[in-house]
Order: sequence, then C-alpha cells, then structure tokens
Amino acid sequence: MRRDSAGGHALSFAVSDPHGDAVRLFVQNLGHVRGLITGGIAMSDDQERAPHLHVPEPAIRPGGVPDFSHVQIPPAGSVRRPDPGETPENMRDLAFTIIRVLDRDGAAVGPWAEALEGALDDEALRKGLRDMMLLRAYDTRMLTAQRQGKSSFYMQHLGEEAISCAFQTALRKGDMNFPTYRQAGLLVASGYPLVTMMCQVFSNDADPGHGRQLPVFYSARDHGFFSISGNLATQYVQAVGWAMAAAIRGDRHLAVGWIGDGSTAESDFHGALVFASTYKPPVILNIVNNQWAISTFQGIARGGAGTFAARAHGFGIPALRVDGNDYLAVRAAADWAVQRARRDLGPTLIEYVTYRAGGHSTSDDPAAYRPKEEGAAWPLGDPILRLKAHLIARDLWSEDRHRQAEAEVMDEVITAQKEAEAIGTLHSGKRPSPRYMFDDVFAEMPPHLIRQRTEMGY
Ligand SMILES: Cc1ncc(C[n+]2csc(CCOP(=O)(O)OP(=O)(O)O)c2C)c(N)n1
Ligand SMILES: [Mg+2]
Repeated sequence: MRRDSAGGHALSFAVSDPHGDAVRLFVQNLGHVRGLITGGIAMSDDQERAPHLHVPEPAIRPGGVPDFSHVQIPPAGSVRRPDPGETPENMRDLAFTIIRVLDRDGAAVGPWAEALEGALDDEALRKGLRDMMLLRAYDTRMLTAQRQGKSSFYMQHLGEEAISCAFQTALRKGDMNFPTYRQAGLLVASGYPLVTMMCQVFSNDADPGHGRQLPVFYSARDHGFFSISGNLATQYVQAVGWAMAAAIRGDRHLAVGWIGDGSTAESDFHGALVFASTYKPPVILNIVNNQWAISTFQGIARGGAGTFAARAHGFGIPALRVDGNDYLAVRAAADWAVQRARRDLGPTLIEYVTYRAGGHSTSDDPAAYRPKEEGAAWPLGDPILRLKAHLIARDLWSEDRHRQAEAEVMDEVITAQKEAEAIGTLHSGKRPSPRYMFDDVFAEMPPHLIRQRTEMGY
C-alpha cells in the first residue's frame, strides 16, 4: 500500500501477461472498500471527497477559434506496416498513431504505399477520384432536393467520401457490408445505379424498399450492401453473426461492420467484439470517427480510452488507425484487413480519423454546437483535393481534366435525377402502394394482417 501523488490511497501490484510484459494495475482511492482490502488497517478519511461526474467537453464551442492541436498527426509514410499475420500484442502501437500515405505534395510514400503497388492501376486511381466526386455531386443535389420538399430527409458524406469509396474497392463479389447511413460510397464505387438510389430517396414507385425505409436507407444485396437499420450498432452484431455463418458454411466471403464514433457507446458494439474475439470469423470492423455524433463530440463515447482503435486491445483484436481523408491509406488498410480475413486469421478493427464537414442530417444545424470554421481547420484536408493532387503529381490528371470531370459528374447526377423525378417524388408522381407495408415481414402472412390489408382496400 502506498500513498499516491494525488494524496489518495492506492494499491499497486503487478501481474505478468502471457508475453512477459508487466501490466501494472493501480486501484486508486479505494474509498469504502478500503477496509476490506487492507484487512482493517486504520486509515484517515481526510482524503475522502464526494464523487462527481467527469463530463468531457469539446475544447471549443461556437464563437471560439477552432483548435485541432490535440490531433497528433505523424508524417505520411512514417508508420510501419506489420505482416497481416502479426499478433495483436505486437502491434499495439498502430492503434495510437495515424497511417498516412499521401504527403503534402501529393506523393504516395512509405510501406503502406509500397503495399499498394500493383493493386491500383492508373485507371483505378482515376475511378477512385471520380467516385468521390460523384458522391459529392449526388449529395449536393439530394440535399437541395430535400430543401425543395422532394424528400423528407437527407444525410450527406461531405469530407468522408474517401472512406466508403476506397474501402469498397478492396472487396469482391459476395462480401457483405453492414453499413450505416454515411457509407453510400460503397454503392457508388460498386456501380449501383444512381437512379435507383434516388428513387429510394424520393420514396417513389421505383424505390426498391417500396417507401418503407427512411430516405438514404438503401438496401442492395447484389452489391454487398445489407439493408440499413436506423438502430445504430446493430450493424456490428449482424456483421459478426454473418461472418460466423460464412465460417460455419465454409464459404469464402467476408463481412464488414460499420459504426460511427458515437455509436461505439452502444452495448451492441462491445457484444459484437466479444463474439469476434472468441470465434475469430472473417469480419472487418470499421469505426468512422468523424469527431461528432450529431451534437455530441467524440470524447463522450471514447471516454477514457486513448483512441477508438484501442478499444480492440481489450478483446485481443488487431487494430489500425488510419487517415480517413487519404484514399490510398484507406485502401491500404482495407487490403491488410481483407488479407487477414481471407487467410482465416480473424477479425480486424480499423478506426478512420476524419471530420464530418456537413451537418449530421437535414434536421441538424451544427452552428449551434461548434464553430462554423471548424471544418476548414481540420488538419487532414479534403479527400478529393488530396487524391487529385496525387494524380496531377503523377501526370495522370490536370486542372482542366478536373474541371471537365466536375461538369461530367454533375451532368450524370442531374440526368439521373430527372429520370427519378419523372417517376415521382415525396409529394408527386407515382408512389408505392400502401399494400407494401404488409409485405416482406412474414414468409406467410398471418390471418390478422391479411384481414387488415383487406379492410384497407389493398
Ligand atoms: C441505438 C440508437 N441510438 C440513438 C440513435 C439516434 N441517433 C441517430 S444518428 C446518432 C449519432 C450517431 O453518431 P455516430 O455514431 O458518430 O455516427 P455519424 O452520424 O457521426 O456518422 C444518434 C445518436 C439511433 N439511431 N440508434
Ligand atoms: Mg460520428
């Protein structure tokens, strides 16, 4: 027993872990159980304090000057790349850094860049840039359409385009994403038709979900995109369960769970990690840390953990922490995790460090809780501009071609929008029949639902 520097009583002891590292545990300020642990050694109560709640607060609020000096950013290319077969114990450092490939001049540097050689040809790089531009143009038009009353709701990806667009390119047919509402880039990068996405947003007669889901809650089995659930973190338990089923069946497909920083506070996140840790199915667990969960800053859900990636350590799952605004870093990390899954080495957890530059949704006004200039101050830059700079540096692109591509993607989006709007929007044109609300719940519709549907006249 010793007296700690803060004046409280602390009990310290060491336990050897299986790899020989000493893990030192401090049990501080034992309070009322102190007597039990010390076997009745008398201690003074002069250090007792009434407990208080520690409520983390963002450093800067509206009106303040944005400050991201707490985000430690290592130089591009400086983080090591372990073999995908590495044990989690030997790569703990990778949860406390940021894997970056693109440097300030647009060069791709370091071991993660080298691992990408041969994986992405020039055409794939140009497609990556185009996918992100298409997603941004799509977001712009759908946001405006919501303001025009053509849909009830919209959620955009501004600043986060690289994560879903790049990740999708590491997968193959038959793999299954369990996405949240902020990964439509998975669909864009897999070539899903924009018109169909828009019909879903407009809840019109060609909406594959027949108007039963919120706008942006897409569902596309053939594109490896599991139906989005608004109940956050369910994606994690579903992805792990799906991957366990794949392992039981012996098929070669992997699952990808997606979650935001805020949603890691849900117990489903932790439950999923227990199952992933024990059964080691082929699953990749992605955390998109965009700093905000609506108006709640990331420090609340992270709590005392140094990073979200470090959450994996308690479960013996290898973790990577990646620059989410770096298309190449995202793809390189995805390849690493995919290799682990395909070699039957089990799960990987990846935290993408990014910034939600737009509002949470069309129902949100971020000016109420963070400085307006915060997005512009985000130190990891804009994912589109960074990949563009890389392509220009390699003579694969130019300012002129970029301007032209901007016009082309906007044209593509507007053409698709006209087609979708011609079918219908929220308050006009052809809408799904109300009879659909009875379908697709039971394999055989129970009599009471048949009765209710008949009473409604459908
Ligand atoms: C289980 C559950 N709790 C609360 C909500 C309400 N909700 C919707 S989005 C959101 C914030 C999620 O933030 P984060 O996980 O960081 O994802 P982001 O929106 O930043 O991508 C909340 C609390 C929900 N949909 N599901
Ligand atoms: Mg978030």
